[in-house]
Amino acid sequence: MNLSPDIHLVHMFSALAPVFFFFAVHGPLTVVASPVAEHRLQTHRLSGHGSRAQPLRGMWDLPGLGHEPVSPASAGGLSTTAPPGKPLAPVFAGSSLTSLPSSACFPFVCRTHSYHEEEEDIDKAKEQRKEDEEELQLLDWFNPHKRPEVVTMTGWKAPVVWEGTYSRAILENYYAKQKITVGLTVFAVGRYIEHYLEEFLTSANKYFMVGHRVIFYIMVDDVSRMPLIELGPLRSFKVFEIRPEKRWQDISMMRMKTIGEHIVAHIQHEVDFLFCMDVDQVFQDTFGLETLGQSVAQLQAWWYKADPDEFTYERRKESAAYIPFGQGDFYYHAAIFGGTPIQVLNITEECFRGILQDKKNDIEAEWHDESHLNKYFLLNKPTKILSPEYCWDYHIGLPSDIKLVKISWQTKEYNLVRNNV
Ligand code: UD2
Repeated sequence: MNLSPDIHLVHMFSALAPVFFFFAVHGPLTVVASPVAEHRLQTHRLSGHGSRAQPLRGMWDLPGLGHEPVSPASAGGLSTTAPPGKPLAPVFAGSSLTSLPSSACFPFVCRTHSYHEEEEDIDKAKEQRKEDEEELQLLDWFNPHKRPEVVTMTGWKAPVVWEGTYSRAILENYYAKQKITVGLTVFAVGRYIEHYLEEFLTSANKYFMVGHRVIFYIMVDDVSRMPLIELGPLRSFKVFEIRPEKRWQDISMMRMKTIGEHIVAHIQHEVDFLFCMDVDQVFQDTFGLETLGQSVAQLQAWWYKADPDEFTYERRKESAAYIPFGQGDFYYHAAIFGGTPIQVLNITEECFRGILQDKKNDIEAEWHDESHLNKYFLLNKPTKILSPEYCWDYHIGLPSDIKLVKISWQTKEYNLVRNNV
């Protein structure tokens, strides 16, 4: 795995092996892939599920706007050992010795097959291949009629996933054969580290893609303040130190650039699906396979029933995020979006392009990255939408539409956590 000079891998912790690696580098680095990554690189992929077969191209070469990544050292220094009294290595739980798969082949254990047995073996292999290659159809696991009181299908035939509309058992059975890995990026800069990160990660560890391989990509501006987290089986995480922007608006928007860089440099080789989430929220219940898709958008809890003309889209023509009245499908929430790595790269690339264009034109969209994300999904329809049950704000109350909250917003305490309000 080659990391670009821009990417500074600070920690890589794997719950699969009680080992951690520590890097602080300048310039290109060749890293021995983690057991997870190694496994992923060898795994046969089905078409349309994951995109790592085609390495993604480099981008973000947009000079002169003051947003170039800086090395951890020049951004304020990075020590390669724990500062006094600050543990650097989180404790791991759930580590287990991996046993050999039943299909493991030992070349020195041979027996001769009869002609008949050979034919049977070939038939079985063919059968297995056919089974593996059969794509699950939407209506195999999704029933839009189960929730007639809410919108469960978009005009472009994408499912809107509400509690009760999906069969997780069918999905589990399907994905069990594919051994997927799901990534999750989260950013905590400044006081967001102490305020939110631990609860976010602890709850994600418990509820995010349980039973499947997960890699948490954690971006912080000070690795020494990383909370101590115990991870369950199949979970690993990588921590990266990023440069803190001065304004919270820029911290929020620059996530688009950073996520894109990490997808290009390594995430594309490591996961089949990727989610990107805000840190100021807590998992309350299983966030499972039903959420996976090529490009996934989240309905914003406050707006899911409103008319598009009421949405807080960017309405100024001068902004790249501009959406005129009379247009728009839904108001999407930037706190959660995802998809395959190539789709998420496209999302982040396009949003960041819009953000840079606005900077050049001295305009900032009303809801920052969220405005650009809404513009993106207007032009590039998501293939799956998550109901507000997946990101609920209890300040709204609990209407009967909301059957099971999977993630809830933390109370917004901007005066406590932001540098500028
Ligand atoms: C809303 C959206 C958010 C984004 C933002 C842009 C919600 C729940 N989220 O968030 O997705 O579109 O509006 O206006 O409505 N962060 C830091 N440190 C900071 C500032 C931000 O780590 O000092 C990160 C952190 O991961 C945070 C995210 O950026 O969750 C978004 O910032 P926010 O949560 O303060 O913004 P908020 O709640 O208005």
